[in-house]
Amino acid sequence: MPNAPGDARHTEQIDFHGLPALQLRGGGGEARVFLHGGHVAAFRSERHGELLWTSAHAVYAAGKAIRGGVPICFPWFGAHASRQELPAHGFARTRAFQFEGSELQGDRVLAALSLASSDETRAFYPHDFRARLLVSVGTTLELTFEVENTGASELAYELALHTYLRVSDVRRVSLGGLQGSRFDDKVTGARGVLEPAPPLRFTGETDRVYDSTARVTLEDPDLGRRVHVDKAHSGSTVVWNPWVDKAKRMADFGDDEWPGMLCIEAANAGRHRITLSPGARHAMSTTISAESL
Ligand code: TA6
Repeated sequence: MPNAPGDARHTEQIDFHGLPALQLRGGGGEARVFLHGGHVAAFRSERHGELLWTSAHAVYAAGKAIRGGVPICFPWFGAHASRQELPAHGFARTRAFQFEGSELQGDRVLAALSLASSDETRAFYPHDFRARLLVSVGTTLELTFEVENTGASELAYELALHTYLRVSDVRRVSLGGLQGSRFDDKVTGARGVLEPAPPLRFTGETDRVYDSTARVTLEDPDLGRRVHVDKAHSGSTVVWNPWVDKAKRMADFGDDEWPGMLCIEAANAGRHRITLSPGARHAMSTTISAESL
């Protein structure tokens, strides 16, 4: 596990939009990770360009989640089950992570960031935990979020690596991989809907939580690329585009930005929440890769 600051050739500690961040340069790709929220905000493939989307209206400030990249939704997904006053998607994405170190592994650079429970987190979530984000950068981007129960009682959590992919135009892309799985539709309220056979296309606000462990493939002919979202130990896949009206209601999301993004999120939400006994650990991963069409 990386525990040294890392060599300047592959790891540069920078200040970006006033926040400390890491610029990670692996073979064939480069990523920017903020310590704020452990937030991967960019991943650029040398061959296929920038694969992640971030809003031009994103706010880079303590207490605010950056709009775009890969926000970490932990220890709950969506609204808190019983305390509506708590922030949506948990607190991890607005907490300061610690940079543990980075190292080269072959031609990939691996960086480790950590987040531990504190009096502040226990006020939201009465458990002791240690979480670690591993960011592996090469021709692909691999993110692993590991949680250890460091307390004396069982804990349960939800998790989403809320990946915002950059697309040419969401009205001109299609998704494969979810056909035959079932989803809960957060727009219509329908539950257990069967995804039909044809590739999924987008004609309006889409906010779905699928029961799926499968690879999701985004076909983007206008960008001449296919983007794959693979995952490990994730039972939920979330697909989201806010479309016109919801985009207008978000201050940190440009009214005209919605066509350029699509969220495909590796998650463990709802019935896929993770339960850990004292001392137990669980790690969920997502890998973003691309190929030319
Ligand atoms: O992952 C989809 C979703 O749960 C949507 O319902 C929408 O709320 C989105 O997350 C963004 O949430 P945020 O709290 O970051 O504005």
